[in-house]
Amino acid sequence: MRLITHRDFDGMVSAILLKQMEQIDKIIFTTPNVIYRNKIYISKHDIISDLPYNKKCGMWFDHHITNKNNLNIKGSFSLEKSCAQVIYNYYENPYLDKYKELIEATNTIDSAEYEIQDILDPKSYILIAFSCIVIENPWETDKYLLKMIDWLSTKTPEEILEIPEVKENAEKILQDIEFYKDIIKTWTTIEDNKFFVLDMRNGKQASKIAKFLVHALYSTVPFGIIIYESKKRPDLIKINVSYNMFRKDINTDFNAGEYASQYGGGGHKRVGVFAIKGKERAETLIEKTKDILRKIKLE
Ligand SMILES: [Mn+2]
Repeated sequence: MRLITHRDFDGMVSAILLKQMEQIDKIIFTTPNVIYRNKIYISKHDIISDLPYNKKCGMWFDHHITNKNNLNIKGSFSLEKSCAQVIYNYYENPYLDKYKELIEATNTIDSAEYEIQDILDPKSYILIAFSCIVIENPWETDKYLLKMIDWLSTKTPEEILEIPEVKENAEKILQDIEFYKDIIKTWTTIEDNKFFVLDMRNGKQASKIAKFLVHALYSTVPFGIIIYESKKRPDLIKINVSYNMFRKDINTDFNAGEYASQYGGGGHKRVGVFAIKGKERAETLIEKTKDILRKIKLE
């Protein structure tokens, strides 16, 4: 069987578990869009994990609410915090118990249920997960993730972080954290203690970690807007609007994903992202988004 899995930490841990339970000869990493758009050949000899369903596949595992369906499919779907947890529950095999700690960490990482310290000073599995996002090129990422599957299957997190390649990537992310901690403060404005606006345009290419860091640095501010240029399409300006990831206590009628979908974007209740072409139009929509946040009533 081939395994087609998500090119992220959860997709990789899903692969580790499925490799123990099924005969898997090849692992392919990809993104949800590739499955949606039918850009990959799929047959009944394929297992899909942490990605949308395709009717040609032999088995499917997922946990994303937007991919839910009521078909009778071999495999499993449930609204767990990670696809790895769905797979663990499905097999109920004591052989997988040695991965319990790894699955716990995957739940935290995939649902972004971090503690502030996990972002400011990541350690163990979280630092390993962050070490995977410093690589920009998808082919390089795939090579790294394939090696990581073997490392995570056989080594402790401490041992993995001693591997030169991992150590280098982990140090890069720790340096990024130090660098962005200061610079984010100069790029961010806070309005009425209600929302932050982090404008990363004209900045140096913003590291993915910066988008987490701003939440940790302003962890009490209920909402946030992050503005940045698209890496692939410099003519696009991306607007990310969200609840603060550290204010799980706040829940209002505002649905960030639905809001973003009005402009061709998407997401879920607490985070939405959309892209706008043209500086003027982006400016208008940034102001509109601020207005929407201003009007939200907090208890
Ligand atoms: Mn996932």
